[in-house]
Amino acid sequence: MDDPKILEVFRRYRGNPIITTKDLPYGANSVFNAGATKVGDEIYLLMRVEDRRGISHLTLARSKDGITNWRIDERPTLMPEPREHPEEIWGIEDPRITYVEELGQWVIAYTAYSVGGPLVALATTEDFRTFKRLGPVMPPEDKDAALFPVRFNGRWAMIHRPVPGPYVAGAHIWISFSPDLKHWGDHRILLKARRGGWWDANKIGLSPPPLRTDQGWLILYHGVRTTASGCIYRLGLALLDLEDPRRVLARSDRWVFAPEAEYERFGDVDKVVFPCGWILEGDTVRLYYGGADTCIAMATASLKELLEWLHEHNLYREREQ
Ligand code: BMA
Repeated sequence: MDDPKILEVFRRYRGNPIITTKDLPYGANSVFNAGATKVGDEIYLLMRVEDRRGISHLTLARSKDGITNWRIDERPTLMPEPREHPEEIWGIEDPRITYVEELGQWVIAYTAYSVGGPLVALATTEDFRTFKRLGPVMPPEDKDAALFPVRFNGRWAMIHRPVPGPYVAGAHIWISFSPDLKHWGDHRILLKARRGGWWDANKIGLSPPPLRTDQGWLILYHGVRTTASGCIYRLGLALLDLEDPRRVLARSDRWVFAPEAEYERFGDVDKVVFPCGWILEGDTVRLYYGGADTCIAMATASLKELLEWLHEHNLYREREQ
């Protein structure tokens, strides 16, 4: 039986959505899927803004409380630069931000929409004013990538989601390693899309970057369910070993968050919740997510409760006991 608590682990902010195109200093079609990080005492959102040509760029919003009084850059903060970076010809999308203490920099993993399809690109920044592109690191089709903030046995690790050719079913979540952030290898499947009627059958992808907890790296991922009236994007949890993130310790059998509110159910793409960032403050997790590819919303959860919920609904529960 489904636990009625399932809908309460994440609590939506009552004033959602927190950012819409009306808040932008310039015209655009939509603003959604923002990466998030804390800089000093402010929360920064690097938002995906889609213009009226259908091409996306990234724009920075800053706020002290992470909910209201957003100060949004007057112009796009990071525009696609197809002349120098041809892979960005149809835009840049869905940034995931990782602060890497060792580098004293943020590393941004984003989708560059190339003529060959969407691919994973990386850029670094020290101030969210100037950005250094490391270029494409995974060929198409590949997206939903984020870097871990630390190295494992000297190597960087990144999660991403390649889409296979027409002969095999299932788009799974992968993990890969690199000595220098530029050259990636040792690719392997981390989490498999399930099959059949599951909420996360056929296609899954990482949502925000992995979150370090005492128990392991907490993963929030989306499952894309295909239905007769389109896709439904819902979210589930998993936990990876702290020392060896290739080891999956737990994975929820059910979704923890799903499109229910009006702004999540109706928009440019109906029934989508799509987080690219979360921030931990004490025990509170603030989740920033795109609603129906149209606006930005926020929900909060207690980290303790998230972990408890995951263990309670862990697919691999027998293994744990
Ligand atoms: C995914 C990405 C997201 C988008 C979602 C739903 O493939 O492109 O940016 O929010 O689809 O349209």
